[in-house]
Amino acid sequence: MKEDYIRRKERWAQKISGKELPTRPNVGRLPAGQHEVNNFPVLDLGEHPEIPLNEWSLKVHGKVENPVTLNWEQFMALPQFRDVSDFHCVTTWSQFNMVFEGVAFFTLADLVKPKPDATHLFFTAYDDYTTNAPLDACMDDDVMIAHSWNAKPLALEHGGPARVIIPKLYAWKGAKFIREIDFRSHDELGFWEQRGYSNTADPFTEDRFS
Ligand SMILES: Nc1nc2c(c(=O)[nH]1)N[C@H]1C(S)=C(S)[C@@H](COP(=O)(O)O)O[C@H]1N2
Ligand SMILES: [Mo]
Repeated sequence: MKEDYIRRKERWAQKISGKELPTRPNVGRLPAGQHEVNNFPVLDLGEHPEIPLNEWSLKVHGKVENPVTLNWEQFMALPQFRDVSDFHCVTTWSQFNMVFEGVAFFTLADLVKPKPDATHLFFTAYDDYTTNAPLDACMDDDVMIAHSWNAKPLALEHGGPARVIIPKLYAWKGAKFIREIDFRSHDELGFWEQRGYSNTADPFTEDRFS
């Protein structure tokens, strides 16, 4: 477990220092029950809250040593991270080679310093959407708070100004319009998890519904 974590953080360090171009294996890349698309469909509750950048903030708090509320300027001043990942939606589409740019989750974690009893994350968005994930699943070299896609500011319908990207989990675990990240010592189900979606959400085992 610990060794696996160190390897992930090492991969992130290589990526953020520009030493290694991200590579993805081509074999077995499309999970069972998925088909490939190239048009990045929009999926959400139908509400696209428009948050002017000067009113936007991201609150990161809970079981951490150093809770922060970042305004847009402070968020953008953090080390910038660009990565290429695959996107798997539970409604059976997958899109490969998504180029997202933002702040790596490792950077955020280094900033707020999770306490030893932090085990889960609870995400709340500006449209009041919620979702949850184990902290360990987010301490990975491909997890980020993204503000750009394909070198352009993230479109409102895709969750701009900023959204969470957790490539190894189904896309509903990535909150668009992110407003708040709460580090917790217990798990709490989010919007879809309360409505029958899997809490673990692993695309590669077709872990769709609970
Ligand atoms: N805030 C918010 N985030 C959300 C959702 C939502 O309704 N509101 N929908 C989730 C679901 S179910 C999916 S599949 C992805 C879709 O992201 P996309 O619209 O950019 O493709 O966003 C996830 N994040
Ligand atoms: Mo979804």
